[in-house]
Order: sequence, then structure tokens, then C-alpha cells
Amino acid sequence: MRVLLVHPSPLMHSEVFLKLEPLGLERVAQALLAAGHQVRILDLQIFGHREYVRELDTFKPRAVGFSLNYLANVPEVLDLAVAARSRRPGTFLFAGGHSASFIAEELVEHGGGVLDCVVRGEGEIAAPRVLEALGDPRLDTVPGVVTRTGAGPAPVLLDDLDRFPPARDLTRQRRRYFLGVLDPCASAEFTRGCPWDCSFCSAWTFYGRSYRKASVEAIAEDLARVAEPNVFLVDDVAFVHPEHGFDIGRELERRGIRKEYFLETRCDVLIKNREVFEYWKRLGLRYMFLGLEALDEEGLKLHRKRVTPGENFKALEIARELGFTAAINIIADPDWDERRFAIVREWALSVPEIVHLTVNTPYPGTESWLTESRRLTSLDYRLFDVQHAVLPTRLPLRKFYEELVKTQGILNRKHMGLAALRDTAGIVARHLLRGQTNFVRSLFKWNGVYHPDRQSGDHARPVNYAMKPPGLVASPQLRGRQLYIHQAMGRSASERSA
Ligand code: B12
Ligand code: SF4
Repeated sequence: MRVLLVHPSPLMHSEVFLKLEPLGLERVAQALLAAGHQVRILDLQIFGHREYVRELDTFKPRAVGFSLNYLANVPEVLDLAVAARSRRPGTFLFAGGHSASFIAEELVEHGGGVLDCVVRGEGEIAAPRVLEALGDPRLDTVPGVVTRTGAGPAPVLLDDLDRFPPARDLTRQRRRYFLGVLDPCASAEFTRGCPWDCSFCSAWTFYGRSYRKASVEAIAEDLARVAEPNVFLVDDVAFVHPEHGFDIGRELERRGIRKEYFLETRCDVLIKNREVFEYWKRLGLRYMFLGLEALDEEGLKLHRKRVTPGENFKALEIARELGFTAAINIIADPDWDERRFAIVREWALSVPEIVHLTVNTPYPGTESWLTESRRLTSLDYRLFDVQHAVLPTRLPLRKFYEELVKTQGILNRKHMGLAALRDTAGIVARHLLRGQTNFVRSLFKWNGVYHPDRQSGDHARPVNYAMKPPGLVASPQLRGRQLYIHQAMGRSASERSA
């Protein structure tokens, strides 16, 4: 069967700083190829909607699958589905991905039920089964599947991460994927899941707090196939188990695979497993993203981050000592006033790290969604992108955006624009020689994307698809389990995460 897999357009953050390959879709594509289907991927982070129409007309897919990791992409995906339905009425339309999994029931109702089904959880096992059951009225008995008529049992976690290596050859114009100076940049996955349980995050509820590792051989095989000189590790928390990191590193050394890497990890993991990061420095690890989230004890407790400010600052020192460039994130609360923004500005300017500021946003699938959603000021999916305020702001909304954008702008100027061009002149020259212009262009894009007028104006757009807030949950103990997407395999998820 001909299957077109579509990744939606970039959100604000990706309009400037990075664009990365849709690794989840590439894995689903591999599973569909293995089942004998003919598959194409269209990444709308790179291509325009005109290309989508062209694919529908020329490839004539029997099924179109949309990736919905990001809640803010929901209206775009529904519009794309409506367009496919009117252009090629017999096409089977389905969606999957992180956010889709948490709002499956409401998604199948939108647009007059334009989506034939939503697949909850990991797509590698479910997507081929869905296509096998196409036309069968018992489609809604497939694990993970939700249709307008019913829902199958909970999906089961993939038992072996090695099984479906990403079908990277299906993504076109790969040289447009980049992450800051890592231009061009591929993505790779060493592990899946997160054993922690921060209240603002849905990574742990999606995977039921499990933590699975790909084998060293499969990882090395995959990296050997990557043509790009740079790799972004999509793992939620890199090197939770340091021995896995050491084993992968040794295998890469044995095979002579050399790349530059960017990864994400937690401050306490960097402190505890310092040696493995130090070892990876020798292998090409240059950049790391550390989720700081808050500067004070109270904020960290609120996000249930399970680290102290002292540990956070110690981790920054370690990153500096080891010579990494660290990017950190602080969550701006809509409740902030001018003074709080000023404190963060002052602190951020006093440290050498790249500091990002995102807005506290309760997402479906997080605990905050259950505790905060009654206070939502908007039900517009598009505003749920951590660059907009969807909870009541203490400052007037326009003023909040002024403070946010002013602060982001000041932090941005530390590492972007002319200053960055001066500091990275050698790298830029090498990029330009190879015809890579993503990074240099990104340095001057910020002002055209971030603006209080744009952000406050976005609240006035007509809402064609409104979100459904959840009912209130009485018992806090119920919350975690209530949110889990997958059924555990055999042993409980918490046992596997140990
Ligand atoms: C890597 C990553 C990124 C990369 C994205 C690369 C890309 N193009 O997709 C980068 C760094 C660019 C990024 C940016 C952002 N991210 Co991000 N990101 C992640 C992260 C850590 C892992 C995603 C991943 O690649 N996983 C590995 C692959 C193999 O899995 P997967 O993509 O989930 O795909 C599987 C399933 O979802 C499913 N599936 C996926 N698509 C489809 C399609 C079909 C048809 C089917 C059947 C199944 C299916 O099957 C796949 C295989 O099992 C997740 C957290 C998480 N653990 O999911 C956050 C996460 C998705 N990001 C998040 C956020 C908030 C952002 C930003 C908005 C942050 C910001 N600062 O602005 C930006 C927006 C980016 C944009 N779209 O423009 C939130 C999403 C919140 C939400 N509910 O909308 C998450 C959940 C993290 C969190 N803290 O809660 N992100
Ligand atoms: S924020 Fe990081 S550590 Fe916390 S649950 Fe999410 S992925 Fe895990």
C-alpha cells in the first residue's frame, strides 16, 4: 500500500534556532516498509503546503499518517486532513505521536470526524496493524487505536528498540536539518523514556516511567549510516546508566565513528555520572542542554524537579570545567511581574551559558494539566507552544509579552547576531564553503519571529478547533497512573526503570 507520512510545520522555536529530522516518523516508516508498504515522508518543517498537495496528487497515497508530537500543530494537521479528504476522498487518514496520544478521543471528533483513527503510543507496532485492519469494522479493537466508534486496549511498549532503525533515506533535503552551529545535523536515539516525574512534563507519562536502551551494536550501526558530521541525541535524559554510555563510546571508537554531539540531560545526572560525559567529550560531545527550569528551591519543588538549586549550579560548574557549551532553560511563570523578569535577566547575563526562557504551559498528559487546566485562559491549541501564556498573567497580557520578549531578546543577543558571528567566524566560513547556510541565517532571524505584537495578536485569531479541558481529579495518587499511555510489558514500568 502507498503510505504518505507527514510531519507538520515548525513552531516558533524551530523557526529560528534549529530544525531536526522527524526521527519518530522515520521509525514508523521503517516498520511500515518492513510490513511491505511503499512509504514516503513529507516534512513540512522543510517543505511548504504546496508540496503536500503535490504528493497527494502524484504519489496518490492510499493512507496518510500525520505526526502530532506537538499540541500546537493540531489545527494545522486537521486542516491538512480536511484538504486530503476533499482532494482524495477514499484516502485513509490517521494521526499518532506524543500529543495525539493524550487527546485521541477529542481528535477523532474534530473536523466532523475527518481522521479515521488516532494511534496512541509508540507507532512501530501499531501503524502496520492499523493498515492491516483497514476497511475492517474491528479497527477499533487494535491496541492503541481510537476511532469515533470505540477504542482498542492500551498499546504495549516496543520490546526491542533495535527493531526498526530510522528510515533516514526517506527524508529529503537533509542538509536543511541543523542545530545551532551543528549544521547540518542528524538525530539519533540511544534510550527511550524517563524515570523521573516532573509535574510539567509528559515524557514520563507517555512511557509509564519506563527507561529502555537500544543495544550498543544497533546504535553503532545506525550512527555508521549517518552521513552528517553532527548528531543530536533525542533522549530525554542522556546517560542515566553510565555503563551504557561507556559501552557505546567504546564501540564507536572501535569502528572509528567520529561526530560532534549535542545531548540533553539532567543536572543531577551530570554530577553523578561526570566521568561518562568527560569520556564523551573526547568522542566529540560539545553541547548539552540542561533542564534547570527554576533558580529557586520553591520553583524546583513546584515543578517536582527533584534537584536543589545547589545541584543545578554545581552541574553548571562541571559543564564549564569539562569545556562544554551548555544551554539551559528557565520556565517563566505567567504569574511573574517585572521584578521577577529583571532577576532572571540579571542572573542570565552573569553566566556564560545560553539561557532560554519558555512559558509555563499545562499540557495534556502532564500533572499540571490536571491541576491547572481549570484556570486556562485559552483553548486554542496553537498557543500551547511554550512561547504563549495560556494561564492568567499577573501583568496585563501585552505587558507580560513585552517583558518576556525583552528578556528573551537580551539573552539572545549574548549568543546570536553579530557577536556570535564574530565568535564563530571560523565555523561559519567552513559552513559557507560547504554551502551550509542554516546557522548563519539563524543568527539574524530572531527579531523577525519574536515580537510582543505577534504573541499578543495570536490570542485574537479565530479558533476553529477548541481544546477540551479535563475534569478535575480528586486524588493526587491517581494522577500519574491516570495519565499513562502504555501498558507495561511483563514487569511493571517502575521495575524496568530501576
Ligand atoms: C527531540 C525533541 C525535540 C526536538 C524535535 C525534533 C523533531 N523535529 O521532532 C527539538 C529539540 C527540535 C524539540 C523542540 C521542541 N519541543 Co520537543 N521534544 C523532543 C523529545 C525530547 C523527544 C522526541 C523524539 O524524537 N523522540 C524519539 C522518537 C523516536 O519518538 P517520537 O517522536 O515520540 O515518535 C514515536 C511516537 O510518538 C509515535 N509517532 C510519532 N509520530 C507518529 C505518527 C504516526 C502516524 C504514528 C502512528 C505514530 C507516531 O511513534 C514514534 C515511534 O515510537 C520530546 C519528549 C519525548 N520523550 O517525547 C520533546 C517534546 C515532544 N517537545 C516538547 C516541546 C514543548 C518542544 C518545543 C515547543 C520547545 C520549545 N522550546 O519551544 C519545541 C518545538 C519544536 C517544533 N515542533 O517546532 C514537548 C511537547 C509538548 C506538547 N505536548 O506539545 C515534549 C513532549 C517534551 C516535554 N517536556 O513535555 N523537541
Ligand atoms: S523534564 Fe526531563 S527529567 Fe523531568 S520528567 Fe521530563 S524528561 Fe524526565
